[in-house]
Amino acid sequence: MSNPSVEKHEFQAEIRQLLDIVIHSLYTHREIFLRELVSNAADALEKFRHLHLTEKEVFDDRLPLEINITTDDQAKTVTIQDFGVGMTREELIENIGTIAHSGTKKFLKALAEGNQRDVNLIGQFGVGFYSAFMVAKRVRVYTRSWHPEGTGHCWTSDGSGTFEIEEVEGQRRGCKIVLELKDDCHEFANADRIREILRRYSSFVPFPINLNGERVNTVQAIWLRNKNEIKDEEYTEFYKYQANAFDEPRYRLHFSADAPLAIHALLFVPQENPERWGFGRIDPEVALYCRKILIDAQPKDLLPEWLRFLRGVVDCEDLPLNISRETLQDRTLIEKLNKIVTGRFLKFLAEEAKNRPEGYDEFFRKFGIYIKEGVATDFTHREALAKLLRMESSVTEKGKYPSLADYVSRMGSEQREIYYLIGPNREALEASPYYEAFKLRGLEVLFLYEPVDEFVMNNLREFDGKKLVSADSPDLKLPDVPTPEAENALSEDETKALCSWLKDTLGERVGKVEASQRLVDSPAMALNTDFMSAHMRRMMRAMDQEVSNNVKVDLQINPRHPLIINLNKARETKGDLAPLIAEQLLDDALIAAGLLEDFRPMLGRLNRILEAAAQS
Ligand code: FE6
Repeated sequence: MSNPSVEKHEFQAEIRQLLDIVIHSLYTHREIFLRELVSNAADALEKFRHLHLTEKEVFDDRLPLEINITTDDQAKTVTIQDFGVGMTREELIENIGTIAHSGTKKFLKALAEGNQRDVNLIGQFGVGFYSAFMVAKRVRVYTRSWHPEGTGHCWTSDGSGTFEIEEVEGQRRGCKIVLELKDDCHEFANADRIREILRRYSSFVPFPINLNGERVNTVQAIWLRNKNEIKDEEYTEFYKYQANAFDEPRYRLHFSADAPLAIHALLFVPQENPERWGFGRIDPEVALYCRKILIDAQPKDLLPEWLRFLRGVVDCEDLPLNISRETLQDRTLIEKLNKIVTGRFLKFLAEEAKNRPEGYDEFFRKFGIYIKEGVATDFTHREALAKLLRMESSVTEKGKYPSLADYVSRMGSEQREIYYLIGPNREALEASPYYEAFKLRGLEVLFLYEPVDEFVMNNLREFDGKKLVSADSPDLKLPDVPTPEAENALSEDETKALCSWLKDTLGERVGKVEASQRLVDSPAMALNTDFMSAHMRRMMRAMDQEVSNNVKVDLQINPRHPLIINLNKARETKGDLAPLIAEQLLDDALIAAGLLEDFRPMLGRLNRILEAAAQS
């Protein structure tokens, strides 16, 4: 006997796959289903509270904004009910179709890449509802939207591939989710167990939660309380709730301001950078409240992009509830807020750097990439951010992290510029031909190891009135010092002749060839006169842009180096070998410059040189 008002639908392939995993392979932390359903209920209530202030007419407008949970130990069910915005029939179907779609894909990907415990992440992908199927053999969703017109519906599924939707009469606003528990999940029909889970995961839900009619949480907007009265554990618990996190926060900043805006803010830096290991870009998640009412959980312009790793809450009493990015007045307000909160956080970091440098170094190792992004992109805060940069230096030990200000404090009175060098690691930079001139003159060079550093330094351009100059620039002006003695260095004429021979031999591959004033231990050095640096070339390639393999460089040679001295002889005595050596000399210089990307074409030549060297 089929009921004609019942409609049967099939889940989309991705959702089927998600349900299959949720039902069959996730057995740890099953209790998180409750956090997810309570969190959905709280979101729906928050939305309703907001709507109620802006909409003329809503359905069932006298219901209390609360979450009711009931357990039935006999029937082995647990029910989560809210008087939130609820769903229309279309939304019920759409939720399952399109909205959940992208989140599902991402969640599946994260699961495939991670381990079992990642089920904890389900809420972060917006598909927390499906975690109900970890514990339920059948789920019923009774719901009625806030829209004045329309009716209620019941959605039901056993998670196996199809769901049914039926119209129901007399449904109140919001959502009621009834879980028929699986045989091995009967513990969740026990009120004590549910109370324990609620305490663990849902303490700060800003709506009353009643369990079998008894209130279990006390609403606490911790950010509005006096700092001195809040325990560390309370902060940590709030952070875990707010950020969906499992770690202890690395930093927290709790502050209030009265002018120019009344603000209460509680910000956290997580222990780890959530974008590490290529997890992709995270969304900004410092929620914007006005007097405890959530305005936007992920406001876009509240903080600059480079602060997207922050978690927490900004509560501003002076905001309209229906704030909009579209009106100029509201935009100006958000901009003001942004300026105040960002400024305060930068000041906080500067204080941490000063008072607890070791902790700050660790912060910088994990989150420095955001500071660098800020330096490169945020003109307003560039100066403050530049002071927060840390990098290795030729005069400090490996692993030490001085600042630009430290560098400046060590500069000699004649030095006008700050020198830096970018490369794969400290060892490579210390052995780099570009470093030799600085080492000889006792000039400090900052060592940078990340691809973004070039972008950062180019954008920063100067610090404390001193130009930032890359140690591999073609047009360096360094103080004159006597060049080190060498027994049989080439004379000026010999050098000139060798340079002109090199130019003829290397042809189009080089621009000028000349004697270097900068080299000490290396035979030669390539100076990139191309507008594109090694790093830019790699980036262009990564973006599938055509980049010619033949980079144009000037070659500088060291007339005191045995290889150069011998090469000068070889071009007379070993007519076959000398051009090969010249080519290899250039390739070696390109390697040191990071400008040679494919080493394979060089092997044939190298073998011929080795062959000659091995000849007795
Ligand atoms: C999650 C059911 C799909 C509202 N209130 C509550 N939960 C909600 C919504 N969800 N989506 C909207 C969800 C379901 C299905 C997603 Br089927 F509850 N409590 Cl308004």
